[in-house]
Amino acid sequence: MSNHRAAYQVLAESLQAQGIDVTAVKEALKQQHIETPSWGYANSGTRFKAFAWPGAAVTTRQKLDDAAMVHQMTGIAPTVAIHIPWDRPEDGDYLGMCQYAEARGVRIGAVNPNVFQDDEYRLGSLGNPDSGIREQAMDHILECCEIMTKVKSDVLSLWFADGTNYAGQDGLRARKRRFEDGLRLAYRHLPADTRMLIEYKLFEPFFYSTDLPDWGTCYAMCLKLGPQAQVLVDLGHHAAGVNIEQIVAFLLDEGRLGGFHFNNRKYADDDLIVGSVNPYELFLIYNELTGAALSGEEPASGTARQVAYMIDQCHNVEGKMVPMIYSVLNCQEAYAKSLVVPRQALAAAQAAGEVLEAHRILTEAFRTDVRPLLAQAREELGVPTDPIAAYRASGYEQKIRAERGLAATSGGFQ
Ligand code: RM4
Ligand code: MN
Ligand code: MN
Repeated sequence: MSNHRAAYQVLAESLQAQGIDVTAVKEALKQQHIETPSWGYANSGTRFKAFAWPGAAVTTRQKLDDAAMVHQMTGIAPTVAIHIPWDRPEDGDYLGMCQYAEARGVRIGAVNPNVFQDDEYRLGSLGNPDSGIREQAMDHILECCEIMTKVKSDVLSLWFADGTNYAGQDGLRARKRRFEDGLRLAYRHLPADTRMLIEYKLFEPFFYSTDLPDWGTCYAMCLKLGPQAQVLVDLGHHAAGVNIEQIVAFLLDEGRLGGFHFNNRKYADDDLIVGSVNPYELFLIYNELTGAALSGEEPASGTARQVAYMIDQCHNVEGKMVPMIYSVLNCQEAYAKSLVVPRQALAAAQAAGEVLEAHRILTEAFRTDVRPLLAQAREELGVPTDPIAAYRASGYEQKIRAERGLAATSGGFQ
């Protein structure tokens, strides 16, 4: 499979003529790392209905098998995020789980506590007016800190479903202080050399107030906590029209961008394939990250290099494996386009106030067909040049359908 070669030569020459170091671009592409979520391999879906998909994973081992297959096809998805208790091993053997993953060529990534599904959390977790329930949530988060050590994870990824539905339901300042206290306690228990990433979400499941509704609130919390606390940007958690790349730029420049949850929103938290609706936005986000990483300006540069890139999607009608591979590839393509931005020329146009020339330089990079470059990078990485076609031809989908069948779903209105 080397039919991309001629196109690659033409592209490489044109990039080199613009001063782009193509070898460095390929090296960067080979180092890319996108984490996939264990829960994205299982049946899950909207609030109204979760459609069962034949072959969808049920056990954590099956989810790890699937993640390993995505990594085999792409070469850039070597870690898997876990959600506790969804991935709690029945025998409590986290070491065994870790070894199972490693034997398949993947590692455990972020540990995600779940403080939103127990009946006790009707009025929230860390923001709950009942101190006993706040303690229950804290115990679970501290358990997850211990799990991090067992599975060799360096990221605790926190998302809270907390908020209120009615004006007057609870004190807004009181809830803020409860969160501050809870996060401070969790921070103190964070294993050494690890990070706590705090996710915000505009609204849902509560609709009057959300305790951590935006990046600014999370940023303020992180400043109070310390350097191991950073903000996590989930692309699905913003209002329509929000300039996410500007949030990314601000947080990078302050050293507080910790990670991403990639997906695509048409309205909030849709969990669709990242880059499927607005690849230009994904490119602009990567452009900020790559620009910061290459700038050498601290803390932005070092922060950009540390960002945890994670997918947070639950596919409901389009299968499990193929959409996950697509998502990884869409991130790869957006990253590649950000790597071919001629940054010196862009900076010169910006400094000269040449508005549309600067815009043209950036959009030219976005319009560049980088597919031959990606095929070349994949070939050098030793993975299929066309991962989707290779997956379809691999027989894996037929195998899991035959072995696992159709699992029962949960969720939706019953
Ligand atoms: C939330 C949020 C969290 C994810 C849960 C399942 O909307 O994005 O990151 O863990 O969904
Ligand atoms: Mn998320
Ligand atoms: Mn979400």
